[in-house]
Amino acid sequence: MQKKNRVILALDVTSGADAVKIVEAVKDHVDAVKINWPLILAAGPDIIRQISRHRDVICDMKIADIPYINGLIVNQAMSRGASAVICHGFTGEDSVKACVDAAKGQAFVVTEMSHPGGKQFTAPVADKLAALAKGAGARGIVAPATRPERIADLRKLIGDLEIISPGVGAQGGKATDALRAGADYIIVGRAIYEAKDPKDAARALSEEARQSL
Ligand code: O7M
Repeated sequence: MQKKNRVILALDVTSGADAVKIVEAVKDHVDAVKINWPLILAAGPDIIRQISRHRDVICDMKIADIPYINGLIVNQAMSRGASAVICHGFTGEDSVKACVDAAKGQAFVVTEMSHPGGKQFTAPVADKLAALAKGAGARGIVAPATRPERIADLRKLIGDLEIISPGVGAQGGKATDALRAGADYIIVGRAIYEAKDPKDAARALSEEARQSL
């Protein structure tokens, strides 16, 4: 994925036609499109291929199973044109490694989650999850824009692995804070696809990102 706009669109809409329309409108202002279960279930897995014609697709199925099943899931996503996948780390090193291997290194591991409940179970083990991601050869981690100080902490642990950071906009996080704390990309959903003009919203975020660096 190019590192130009520093914005990843979280395309959590539930219509394939709307999804493609939004991607066509915003594609010059985002570096990748992250898709999650709502869109995959609504539109079917071929939506991965359709969107990949416009932008790199990160398949965010937050994979969390035994290694064998993780490998099968990642193979299904990659064979449809995904550029990267997202998995959980609490399943352990072998399960994460299965994702990393099947994705040829293009896997991101969730650490501390961005919502209030993320403090309950993920925050106390986030440092360990980040270290696990690094040890398993992942491309990067997912860390919360809602707690930029945690992005800074995790950055120190993972060196030059990438950080992609959700929680900007609807969840209250700020693009500038997340990027200055060490995120490589912000992940933004509702603040773009629910905006009156998604293209303008994406452009404004990518401009803010550029100015924050
Ligand atoms: O900008 P939003 O709040 O509309 O959407 C946020 C997106 O980021 C949505 O797709 C979530 O699944 C995702 N996300 C979080 O909001 N918090 C997390 O801790 C982790 C993710 C995520 O992307 O995990 C890979």
